Amino acid sequence: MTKSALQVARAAYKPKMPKALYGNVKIEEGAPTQSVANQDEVKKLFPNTYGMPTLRFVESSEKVNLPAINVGVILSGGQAPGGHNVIAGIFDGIKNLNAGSKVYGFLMGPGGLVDHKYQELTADIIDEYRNTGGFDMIGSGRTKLETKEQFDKGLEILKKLDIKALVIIGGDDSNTNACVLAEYYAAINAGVQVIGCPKTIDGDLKNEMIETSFGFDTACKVYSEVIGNIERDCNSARKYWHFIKLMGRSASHIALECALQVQPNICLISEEVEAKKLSLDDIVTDIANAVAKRAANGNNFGTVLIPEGLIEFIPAMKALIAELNDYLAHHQEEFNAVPKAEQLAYIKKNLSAENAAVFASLPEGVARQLTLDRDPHGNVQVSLIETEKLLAEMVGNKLAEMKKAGQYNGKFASQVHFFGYEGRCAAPSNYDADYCYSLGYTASVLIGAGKTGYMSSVRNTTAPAAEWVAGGIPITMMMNMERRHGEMKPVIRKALVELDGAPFKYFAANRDKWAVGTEYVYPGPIQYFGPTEVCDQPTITLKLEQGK
Ligand code: FBP
Repeated sequence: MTKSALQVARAAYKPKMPKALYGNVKIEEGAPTQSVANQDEVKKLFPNTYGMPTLRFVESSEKVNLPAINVGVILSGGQAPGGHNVIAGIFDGIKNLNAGSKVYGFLMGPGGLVDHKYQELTADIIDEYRNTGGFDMIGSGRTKLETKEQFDKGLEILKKLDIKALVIIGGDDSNTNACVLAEYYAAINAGVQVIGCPKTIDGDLKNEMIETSFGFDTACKVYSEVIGNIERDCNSARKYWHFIKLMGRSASHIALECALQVQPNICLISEEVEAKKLSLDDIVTDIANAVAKRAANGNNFGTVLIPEGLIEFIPAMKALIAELNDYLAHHQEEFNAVPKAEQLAYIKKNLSAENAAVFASLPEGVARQLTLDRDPHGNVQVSLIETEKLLAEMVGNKLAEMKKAGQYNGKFASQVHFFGYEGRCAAPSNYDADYCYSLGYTASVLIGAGKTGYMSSVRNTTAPAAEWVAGGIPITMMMNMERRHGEMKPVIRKALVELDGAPFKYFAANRDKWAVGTEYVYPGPIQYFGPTEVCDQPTITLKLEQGK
């Protein structure tokens, strides 16, 4: 296979780790833990894995001899830069415990465990993928591991391969399922430990003990590079407003981090839209006013960042989507029988007056997307809604009205972009390469110590890697009860952007200046070799969160 010069050079990179992981490790136990909320309910559901202490690794002079162990790994959900390094860290870690240990990868996500599709990951395979992006070493998938049948089916293959520990590398839902699996295997004395690792570019799996999910750093840097390039283009041509949607599902962490890196004219934050109960018209009016202000200074160009989940956070849209989901769940066949030309009118007629008015205000394309694209659970797939087009079009219409009223006298032309897949499989930044390898190595230490129901944790990551703190956090500690598909379930609490958190406050304090001025910052591409202040910077979000 032909490799790029960077790939060849990058293969030789030795990820940096916390000092405690280089030699023998001693585990220090913290106090017993509680779940973040609903303690009684969560405790009842996890009698074997609730209340365990946090764990912190420290250097030790004592060498422990452990028997060889077989470990299984699963990559779950969307790709995130650094996943291969987690697996490399696990591999090197368990070989360090005992050279006879083996790693098996389950193929194409959790489904591989249930369907018994696996591959032994030998040193040759691992070496091929060190410091590379993507999940292609074993593939990933979105099968949810949640039923007893799946757990039992999985146990058959784990027993057959003599696998004593399973590492699930995933987001909040996958780690919730890892915790349920850990509890189940502990309850039936299956002899299989389950360890989780925090993955997702969305950055919404974090809490006091998990500083960030891996992949967020690299993905944001890739998007910021490209947005910076667009900003420079728009500042050169001075004729376009660029509407840029960014992945991130519900949370706006990616949009916020990119805004902190590139200082755009406007960045919408879904969590703020919800808190202020803004309507679509409020958002459009705000953007149009900013466009008019810049136009008054002769600047008919700008950049607008839009988080992927925005639409769901606009209260009126949320209500409309909920009614549509409900209505179509019961009238899908009737709707399908309506001729295409009459479908929008049919929907309008059958909605409550308030939602019908919101529906009628949408551009036709978006209105259609809301009626057509539904997932297997009957929900609108909001990520498919082209919010960037919707806003560009509605701002254009609003400016035309303002022009008629003599409130605007500029030129408005827009370009739209959606960045998501461009960053999910990028070669991990040094931060993610180091962080992921350390998370994997940490998982191997947890396995060696016989732990289950823990998530790998590596903290203090704004300091040099040697000072990072590795350990394990009981997954039950991150849980609360939430309504899912009409039932109360224990789940890891998703971390949305906090409006009283330092990253948002910094953004809010500067955004008016950025809106009127042209204060773009051009981060440029990720650098893998060179001075540490260029190559080893964590995200601005993390630095601000840690008061740096
Ligand atoms: P995960 O939470 O699984 O890491 O998903 C990340 C993500 O990239 C989201 O930002 C995005 O909404 C989603 O995956 C898209 O997934 P898919 O490509 O499977 O449609």
